[in-house]
Amino acid sequence: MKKKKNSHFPLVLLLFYLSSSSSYFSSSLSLTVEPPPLPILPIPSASQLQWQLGKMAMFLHFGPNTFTDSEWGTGHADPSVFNPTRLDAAQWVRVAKDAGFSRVILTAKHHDGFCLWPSAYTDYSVRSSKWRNGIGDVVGDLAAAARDAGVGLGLYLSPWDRHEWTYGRTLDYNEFYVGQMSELLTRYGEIKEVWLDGAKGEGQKDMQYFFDSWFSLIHQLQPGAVIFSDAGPDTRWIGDEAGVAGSTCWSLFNCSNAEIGGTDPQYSERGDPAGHDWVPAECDVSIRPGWFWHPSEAPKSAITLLDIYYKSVGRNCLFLLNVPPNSSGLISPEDIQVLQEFSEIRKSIFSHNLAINALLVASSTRAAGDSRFDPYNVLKEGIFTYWAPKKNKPDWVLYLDLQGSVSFNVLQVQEPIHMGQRIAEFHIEILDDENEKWKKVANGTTVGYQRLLRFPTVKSQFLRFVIDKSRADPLISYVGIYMDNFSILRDDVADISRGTSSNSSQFIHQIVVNNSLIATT
Ligand code: FUL
Repeated sequence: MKKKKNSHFPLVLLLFYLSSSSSYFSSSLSLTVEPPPLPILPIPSASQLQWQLGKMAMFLHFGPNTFTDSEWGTGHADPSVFNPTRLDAAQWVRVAKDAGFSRVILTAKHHDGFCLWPSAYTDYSVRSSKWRNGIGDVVGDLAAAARDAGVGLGLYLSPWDRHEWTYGRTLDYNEFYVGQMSELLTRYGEIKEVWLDGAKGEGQKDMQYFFDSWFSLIHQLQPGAVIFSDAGPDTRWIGDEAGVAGSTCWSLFNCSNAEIGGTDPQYSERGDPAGHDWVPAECDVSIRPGWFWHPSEAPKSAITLLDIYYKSVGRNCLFLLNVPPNSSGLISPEDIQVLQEFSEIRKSIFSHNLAINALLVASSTRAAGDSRFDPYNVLKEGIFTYWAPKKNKPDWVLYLDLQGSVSFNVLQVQEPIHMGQRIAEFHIEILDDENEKWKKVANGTTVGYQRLLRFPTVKSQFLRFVIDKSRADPLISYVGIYMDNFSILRDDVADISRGTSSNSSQFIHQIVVNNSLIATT
C-alpha cells in the first residue's frame, strides 16, 4: 500500500511558527523596535554594489587588430588600416542591452597603443586613420549611445603600450598615461569602470607604473567608477580567461597579497575569508576564441555561455563577456544569434521561482513578527530585504512547504552583501516521499551576491535550506528553485549545434517553450 504523504510536516511548521510568534507578542507591546544586525566588515562601496547588481558586462575589443587579423598588435600597423565602413556604436549597445548586459567596456587603447579617441598626446589614433576622414571618435560614439540607452560605460586603457616612445621611461610614460586617462575621464560623461590590464609581453622594456597615483586620480575624476585590475582596488581579475570562478569565491581579499601582472590564480579565484578589503571578482572570457574579431572564428554556443553564467554570476562574480565588433564596425549576426538564445534560455529558466508560493518557517527570526527580518523576504526579488535569525542561535534553517510536489534541479541563493559576505557552508535537503527522511541533495560553500547550484533533478513538496557555517549570524535575501532543461541536455545540444545554426536555434527554441510550460504548470 502506498504510504500516506508526510502528515507530520504541517505540524512541524505550526510548532515552529508558534515558537517564533510568541516573541512577536512581547515585541509588539514595546514602543521601540530592534535595529538591524551590524554589517560585518569589509562591505562594498556604493559603486561596487551597483557594479555587482549589474551581473553581466559586455567587453568590446576593437582596433587595428580587427583589421590585421591579430591579437597583440606590434604598435607599428599603419593607422590607415583602421577603416570600419559601417561602424555603429548604437548597434553594439542595443545588442548588449537586449541580451541583458548592464555595461559595455571598450578597449579605448589596447597594447598596440592605438587610441580609439583623438588623444592630444599621440598621433597614433583615429585622427590618423581614414575612418571618417580622421574626425571620428569611437569612444565618443559609444559614450553617446550608452548614455541614450541607459547602459553603463567602461573603458580599457592598456598600461603596456607598444607604440609610445616614452614607454620604458618611468616618469615620462606615467605622465603620458595619466594625461590619456584624464582625457578619457573628463570628456565622455560618466564612466562606470576603468579596466587596467596586467599583460605585458616577455622581454619588454622594464618600467614602473605609478598605480597609486592612477587609482587616486581615477576616483577623483570619476567617483562612481570601479577600477578593475589583477589586484583591485575595486574589482579583481578571477585569474583565468575562461570566465570561471572557484566554487568557493569570497569577495573578501587582501590587496596587499596581490600584484598587478603577477596574479596567484588560486588566491584570485577563491578570494580570502580573512581578507580586509572588499574586492569582488570579474570573470572575463570571449564569445570567440580570440579577443579581437577574426574572419575564421565562430562564436561559442548559447549552452556554453549558460555554463559560464553558472560558474561566474552563479559564483558571486560579474560575467564579462567579450563580443568583438567585426571589420565593418558591427557585431556579427552569428554572435547576435547566440546572445539572443543565451538570453531566452536564461529567461526561461530563471523567470519562474518554483518556490514562489511556498509556506516558510525559519528556525528562528530576529524580532519575530517584524517584517524587516521575516523569512518570507527570501521570496522577494533583490538583495535588500532579507531573513535574519535571532542573535547567537546555534542553528540556521529555512523550511519550505512548496504546497505540492515540485521537480527542480537548480538552487539560487543570495546574501544581502551590503551587510557583508557571511556564509561559508550550506546545504539543501528534501523530504523523501518514501521514507519521510530528509535527504541532502546539494551543498556549497560561499554564497555572496548570488550562488547557483545545479544537481540531478529531484522532486519533493518539502525542502530545507541549512546554513552550516557562517562568519556571523547569516542573512538570506533570496532562495529560488528552478528547472533547467538545457544543462542536462548539454551533450545533445552540443552535437546538434555542430550542424547548421538554424537547426540548433530551433532546438533551443523548442526547449525554451517546453521549459516555460514546465515552469508555469
Ligand atoms: C589580456 C590581454 O593581453 C588580451 O589581449 C585581452 O585584452 C584580455 C582581456 O586581457 O591580458
